[in-house]
Amino acid sequence: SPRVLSGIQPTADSFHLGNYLGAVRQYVSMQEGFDAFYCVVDLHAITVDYQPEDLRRRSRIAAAQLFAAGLDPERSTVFVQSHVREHTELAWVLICLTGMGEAARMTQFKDKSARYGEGSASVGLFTYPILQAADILLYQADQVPVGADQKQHLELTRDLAQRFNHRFGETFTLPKPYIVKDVEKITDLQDPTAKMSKSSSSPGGILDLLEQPGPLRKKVMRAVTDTGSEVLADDENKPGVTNLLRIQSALTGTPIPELEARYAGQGYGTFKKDVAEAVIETFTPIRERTEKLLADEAELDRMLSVGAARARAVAAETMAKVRDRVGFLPTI
Ligand code: AQP
Repeated sequence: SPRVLSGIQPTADSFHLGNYLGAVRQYVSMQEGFDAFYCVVDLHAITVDYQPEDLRRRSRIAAAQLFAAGLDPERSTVFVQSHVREHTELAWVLICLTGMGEAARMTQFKDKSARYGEGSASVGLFTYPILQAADILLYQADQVPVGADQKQHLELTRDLAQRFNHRFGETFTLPKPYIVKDVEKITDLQDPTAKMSKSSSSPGGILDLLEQPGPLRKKVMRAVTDTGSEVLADDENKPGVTNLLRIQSALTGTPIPELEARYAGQGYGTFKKDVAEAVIETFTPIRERTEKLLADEAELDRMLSVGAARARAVAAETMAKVRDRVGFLPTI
């Protein structure tokens, strides 16, 4: 069966609604019909400032949330990126195939490096998309479920795969991004033109998967809406209401026109209350399962070591081919 791979960073104490709708929910549904690989990308997480204790805690929280959201360890290979050494090994080979100018065009680097002083962002942050290409190509993934912000990185991945195949012979599958249009960019509740983001959203702008119902409700009720009082989807003039409509539609499976009809003439209040309830209903069981999984660290670590062993077997096979094709001597 075709293969799916995706990764998520352990850079916060919880995933947020954007991560969940844009990515994690697809991870879960794609277990059906795909040979699925999902990793907690801790190597990516060290490209920005961090504390080792935070990384350790967040890596376990991230893994627990993936299982809690519905990844079945029997069906999906869930693992931690640093447990499979081939990721860094292949990244080096791909780094040597990437032009400086090509890497310098990546807009996420431009955004994220802007937080640091001129020239102070790490070289790791610069090469981040190439490590991501290695993650994907190692597993010969056909599909990569991601949010819209990852489109450019997926294009680079395809370019690198093609370049390698052309130069060294057919080796890598060309992966396709799997992006669900209506949830490809969930926006910040306080700034409905910006992406909801772990690192740049204010606390009021972000809905954390592990948050309690009280704060979740409060944040949705205080979400920036727009002038007027009609609940209508209109990206240009009503980005705030449109974001809430997309969220409500994705969480309840109700088409947006049906929601528009339901709230016609009722103003924003009732609508927001229902959005809040839909968020709470989705998040609460995931939070409870996450807490349970985190209460037994030894068992969680064991699940991750099972995933790592399965991932390593696939990664080693690809890497053996790569080593030979690029001209490295065999070890005997
Ligand atoms: N707002 C979003 N809407 C839809 N999808 C989103 N994703 C992130 N934000 C949204 C998708 O979630 C997956 C995992 O993201 P990540 O943790 O690897 O990194 P990210 O894209 O950098 O997420 P954040 O929250 O914005 O983190 P920071 O602030 O650290 O950069 C990806 O598939 C992503 O597209």
